[in-house]
Amino acid sequence: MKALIISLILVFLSFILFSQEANYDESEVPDYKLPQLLVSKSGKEIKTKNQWLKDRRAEILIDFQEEMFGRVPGELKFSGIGLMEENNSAVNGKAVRRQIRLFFNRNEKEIYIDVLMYLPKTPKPVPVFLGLNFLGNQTVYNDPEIYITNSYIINNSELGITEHKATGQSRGGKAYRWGVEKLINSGIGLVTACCGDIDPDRDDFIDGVHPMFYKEGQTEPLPDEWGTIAAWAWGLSRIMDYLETVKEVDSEKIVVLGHSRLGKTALWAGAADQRFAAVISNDSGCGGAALSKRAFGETIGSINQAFPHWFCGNFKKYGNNEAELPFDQHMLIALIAPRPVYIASAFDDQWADPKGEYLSGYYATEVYRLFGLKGLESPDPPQINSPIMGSVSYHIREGEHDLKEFDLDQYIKFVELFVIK
Ligand code: GTR
Repeated sequence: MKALIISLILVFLSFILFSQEANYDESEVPDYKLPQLLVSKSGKEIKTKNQWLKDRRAEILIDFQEEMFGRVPGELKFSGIGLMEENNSAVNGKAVRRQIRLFFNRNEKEIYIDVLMYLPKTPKPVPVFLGLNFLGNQTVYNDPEIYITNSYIINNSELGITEHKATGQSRGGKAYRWGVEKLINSGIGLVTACCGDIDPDRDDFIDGVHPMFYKEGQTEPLPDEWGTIAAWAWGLSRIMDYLETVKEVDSEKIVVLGHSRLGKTALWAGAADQRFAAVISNDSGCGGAALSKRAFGETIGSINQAFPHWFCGNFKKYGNNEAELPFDQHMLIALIAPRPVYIASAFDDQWADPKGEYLSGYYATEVYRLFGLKGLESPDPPQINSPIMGSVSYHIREGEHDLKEFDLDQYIKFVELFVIK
């Protein structure tokens, strides 16, 4: 009886805590103190890029690994590659389309990642955009030859996705986000895979890559081990392993990008794996580019409640307790330095805290300065639809939470300026 009463009280208390309305009022943002980027844990001031790389970067990376995204518990490379399909005159004859299956085996389990590539036909190895998609490769371009994913995906009634399964109705349904023809015409390739191939986006750890690492009797990752976002980022690194073997791809010019939860994923992939040449975060919000300590719009408490599987177990302790966080998202951006990073927001996407997304880039800029690079120099965000281009780039676009043509146009320009050069 006593236990029942205690658990009822706990349920009631967590309801009160987590059902707090989101704050959208700048004057209600709590006073917060961001941990310093340029002072190491032992109190040493970081004055040079070498000190940053040697003394500071690694300790920040470990904090994000252990307290937020979760550690990858072991090594696993692809065990085989299957060429599923290839066509040398895709996109009106301008590109090669290739569909590849990467196999992973361990613990008597197998997963595979289906990778779709469009590579412009040029004599030189090409730069590529690499990003995961939400709903299957068939959604990224209206091309009847793309295999329809079998993976568990989130429902989308507009694209006829019910029961978490894609059908032909979803073909090309998100083509506007990827601009395949525009990329090909700019000499940039596209490489993508469905996030559900790596780990289905649902609150369990019984499928996808996680169980492949379980010790006997284990049913979920340990508190400091990977959640779903870290698993997706791991998948991006495995696709990178593969791209390093593709002769038409310039593996020094692979730009990782993503929208929303997959924008959080792109940031973490780019922070953890320095092979990515640049990172683009589109409307990544809480757990992505937005500063957590501002608690504006979506908070750690609300994200952990709605998506308990995205981050590691240890991250739960910071819900409604942002002051205790030993880091904030400006440090995630700084981990990418000196590689260029683009942070984008949308004005109607206040849930993602556009100002907090800008500020993390602004505060991270001091690390870029150690490398002699420029980023976001003003504490005030720019006007709507007025991109700032630098090693840390930013724009806030009018309109809703999405990746629109305006966003993609800026990303192409950014990559031309800072990656292709
Ligand atoms: C929302 C979530 C955001 C964002 C978004 C998305 O429901 O609160 O953090 O990731 O989903 O991925 O579309």
